[in-house]
Amino acid sequence: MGSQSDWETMRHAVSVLEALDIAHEVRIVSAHRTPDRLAEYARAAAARGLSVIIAGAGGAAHLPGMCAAWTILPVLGVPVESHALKGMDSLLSIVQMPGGVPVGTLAIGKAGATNAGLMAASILALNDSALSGRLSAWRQAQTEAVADSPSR
Ligand code: RP5
Repeated sequence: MGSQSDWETMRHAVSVLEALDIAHEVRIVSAHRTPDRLAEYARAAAARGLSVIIAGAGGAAHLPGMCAAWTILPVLGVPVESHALKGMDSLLSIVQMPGGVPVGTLAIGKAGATNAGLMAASILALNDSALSGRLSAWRQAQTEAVADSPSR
């Protein structure tokens, strides 16, 4: 994530990874404030054994795109809701990548962070049958948790 202030959103991605028992690490890497850290992190990611990168940032959210510029690993971008523009700035900064450098962009805020965790799980599950089973069970539990009618 681009800042400590993104944690409140990005913790929802981490919750999913924890619930599905997916090995992960969490780092603050800013495209603007720590550009060298970003380049080093993204360039080394594949060789370090990482498989998917979830990058969440807000405002002029260049972190996911610059991450994708440095690696061919799948990069999932989460637009963090900004104060000034409610995350529309984040969304457009992340989603409008030039052809040739993809970022899989999720929804603004908590839903996007949650779905980034689930999308990462789906990618990893392609080559991990145990994880595929855990992911299917997670989805089934979600389905079963939906009430037939609202409590009033
Ligand atoms: C972005 O600027 C971060 O991803 C964060 O969403 C936003 C604001 O950062 P802070 O000023 O709260 O550190 O780089």
